[in-house]
Amino acid sequence: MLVRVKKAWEIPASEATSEAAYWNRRRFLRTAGAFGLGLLSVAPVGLRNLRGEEKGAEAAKEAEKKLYPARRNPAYTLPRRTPAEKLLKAEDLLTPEKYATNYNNFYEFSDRKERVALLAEKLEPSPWKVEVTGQVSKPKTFDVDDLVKKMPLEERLYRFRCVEAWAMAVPWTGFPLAKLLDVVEPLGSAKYVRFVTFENPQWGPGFAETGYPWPYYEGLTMAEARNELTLLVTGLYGKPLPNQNGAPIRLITPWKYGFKSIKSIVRIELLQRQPPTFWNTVSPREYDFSANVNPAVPHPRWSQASERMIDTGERRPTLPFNGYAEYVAKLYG
Ligand SMILES: Nc1nc2c(c(=O)[nH]1)N[C@H]1C(S)=C(S)[C@@H](COP(=O)(O)O)O[C@H]1N2
Ligand SMILES: [Mo]
Repeated sequence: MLVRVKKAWEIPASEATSEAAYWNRRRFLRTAGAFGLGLLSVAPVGLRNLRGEEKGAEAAKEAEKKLYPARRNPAYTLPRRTPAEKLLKAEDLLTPEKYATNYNNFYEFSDRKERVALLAEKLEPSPWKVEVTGQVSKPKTFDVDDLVKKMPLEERLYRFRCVEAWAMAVPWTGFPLAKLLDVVEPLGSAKYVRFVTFENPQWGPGFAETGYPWPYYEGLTMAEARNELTLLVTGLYGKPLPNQNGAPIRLITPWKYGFKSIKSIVRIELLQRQPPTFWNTVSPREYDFSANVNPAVPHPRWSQASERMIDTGERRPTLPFNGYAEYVAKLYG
């Protein structure tokens, strides 16, 4: 049977999965998964006798939960575009969580945005290592469960704009990428930062189903990487980052299109030369390394003059740098 999955914006609010039902489904899937594993590996000694490795992962998950919600940094509030918006509280401008977590671009799993959340249940976000290498004095491999305890986690409200002209406004939790770069001490020769996602065909059917040059990769200039807006994100809506949004750690650069904000990072390389980027390699007609949100530069197939909010369907004019010119215009002057 062919079931046409409704696009998120076609689902009236009354029909959309309630938050509670959504989390219950996730819990059910997790429990079902653990039960299956228990039968296979520890059937003779009983289900409660988890292997040490599993116990470690459970403990890490519990410790992680205590970090959220992180303190909100009031310095970063959503850019407002109209007098009416200026009267609203930031909370009233946020995209409801169920939209941000059920309408995702994550091609390792699927090119169907509505399917990513379910398929991404396979991703195992802990334990997770991120290697930071290249033009640095102190290359280091970080364990993310460890990293989130050491870094100053904060919540920030940011607008987010995909190149496909949809947009949302969400509370991310994370820390400035600059803080991680400080730990590894970049050399003067480091001019660019390259990021790489995991590659595991057992987690994501997208690896085998497409001929894309996996793993996904993106890059920033050193100045972009050190900009105060640039975050490494580990949480969303006051909770650990859901798999479909790039668990356990992803990049966010709110003045750039969403493709720049690479998910589920395993490697960060500091380089002397500008690296190629994933989508621009797949199709040279796509925006290149340096593209920023800009209403005046259309995509080869559509205009960028306006954007559609994924929850309400509201059409809004696109702002240069997605409304963040005061922070970043100086990088391009
Ligand atoms: N590894 C990886 N990162 C990725 C993508 C992807 O397909 N794979 N898609 C990008 C695109 S095009 C967008 S719009 C955002 C979507 O992030 P969200 O699902 O959290 O909204 O992730 C970006 N990061
Ligand atoms: Mo995107």
